[in-house]
Amino acid sequence: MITVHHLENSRSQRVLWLLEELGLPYEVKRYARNPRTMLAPPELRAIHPLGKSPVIVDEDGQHTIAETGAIIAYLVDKAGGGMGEPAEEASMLRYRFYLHYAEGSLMPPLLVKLVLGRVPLLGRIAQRRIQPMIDVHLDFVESELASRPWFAGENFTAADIIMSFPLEAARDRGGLNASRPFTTRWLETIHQRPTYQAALARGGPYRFV
Ligand SMILES: N[C@@H](CCC(=O)N[C@@H](CS)C(=O)NCC(=O)O)C(=O)O
Repeated sequence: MITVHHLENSRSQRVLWLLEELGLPYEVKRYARNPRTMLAPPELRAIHPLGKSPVIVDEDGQHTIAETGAIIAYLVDKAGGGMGEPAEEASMLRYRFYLHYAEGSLMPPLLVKLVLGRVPLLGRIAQRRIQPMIDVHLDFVESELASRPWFAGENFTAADIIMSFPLEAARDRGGLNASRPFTTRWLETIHQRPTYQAALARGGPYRFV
């Protein structure tokens, strides 16, 4: 049985959603954030030295896997490739791109903006320097979703799942709003999927919907 070590209100929500999409059985161990620092509790360090979420444990403890992209690759393989790389080459290349882009390029400026927002006085001013960097990404994403229904191409894949959290976070604090209609509609569409809703029920608090 797969165990997901799931931090409330976090990126980890995507792993639950993918598991629902793949129909793989799993159990969830929930962790609450420290209400003052918003950090994960120390218990997560006992699961993986980085102490972050998501982390999954599978095959009776043989595999402990951290990092969303690596977890997605593992689960897609385990499910026989469903939701994974499309056969058509251009879609396959886009799929791989988004699997890296979501955490490697899109999340960092959003995280910087969040952290600066907690720095008194100068933090707010510095935040304004970050917004144009975020806007470059949001314009790119909008143009991509204006060209095709899903991130990889014509079909919904795990590329859409990994892109969900940065775009939900962008709507929360990165200036994403109805002025980017294709991205907004994509968010509305994914939130209506029954598997997305089922994952919310399993994961508990998630303030980004
Ligand atoms: N790139 C990593 C990021 C992991 C990460 O930073 N997770 C956050 C959840 S949003 C976390 O555990 N934060 C709590 C902490 O840093 O203590 C991934 O996608 O798995």
